[in-house]
Amino acid sequence: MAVGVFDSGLGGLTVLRALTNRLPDVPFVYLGDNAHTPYGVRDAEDIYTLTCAGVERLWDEGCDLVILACNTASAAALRRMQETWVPADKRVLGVFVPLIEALTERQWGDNSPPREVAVKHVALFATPATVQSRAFQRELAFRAIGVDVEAQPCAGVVDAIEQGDLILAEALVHSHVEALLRRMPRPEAAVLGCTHYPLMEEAFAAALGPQVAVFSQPNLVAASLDDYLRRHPDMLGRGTETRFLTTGDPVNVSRKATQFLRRQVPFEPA
Ligand code: DGN
Repeated sequence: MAVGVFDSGLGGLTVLRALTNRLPDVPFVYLGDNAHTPYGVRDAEDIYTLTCAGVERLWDEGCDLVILACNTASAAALRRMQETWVPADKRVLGVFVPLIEALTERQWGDNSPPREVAVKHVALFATPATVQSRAFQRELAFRAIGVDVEAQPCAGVVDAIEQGDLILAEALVHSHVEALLRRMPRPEAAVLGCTHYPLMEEAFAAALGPQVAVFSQPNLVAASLDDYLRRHPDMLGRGTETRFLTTGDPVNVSRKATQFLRRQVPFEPA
């Protein structure tokens, strides 16, 4: 049984890379919904419908455990899916919880009451849809974690990265960081709430300055999955290769993905 990894496009590959580094014996099936990317500018209902279709496709591949390696999909769809749609023998996990636990230094499965949080002012950088959803703030409130979040919708960054225009992406990162720092001059931590942004982590860190701790998702999600699989060995798959599926044109997506990750990523049609 492989673990499914779903993303609207290429961004989730940053998470998949960390997953395969941390868990080299676990087979994964990655599904990129490149035919409908970007999700960041779509409305919540549309994102929910597309995300459910992608997760069902991964269930068809035998992936009973699916990670939504996309903040936009996690923000718009995850809670609703978990509460109303996911059957008891399947699991769908998102990418917010590991971040929140890293910010608050709590572990998955740790039900202790919230401890004193080291950071009080958190800058969140994400797509316009994720920012608009306020899902990150909702998840913090749900856990009674009182931090002040200032969110910056980073229009254009995903598109620039997908087009391979890293100079434009870097310029946009700087202007989004400047805009946020005008509203929250001294955040102690910054959360990169989009799976594309780890590719721009250095630019975010440089623009924010050395006093701001930058939280990026891939390694945090990989550590959380490692922990989850230790506690749920029935969900653990072994023995097959990691595969890459796309709803888009496999030749075109493989070319872009290879440029994106700087290594060969052979996609098949979903
Ligand atoms: N990488 C996706 C995320 O984490 O939100 C956003 C990509 C998109 O579809 N805009």
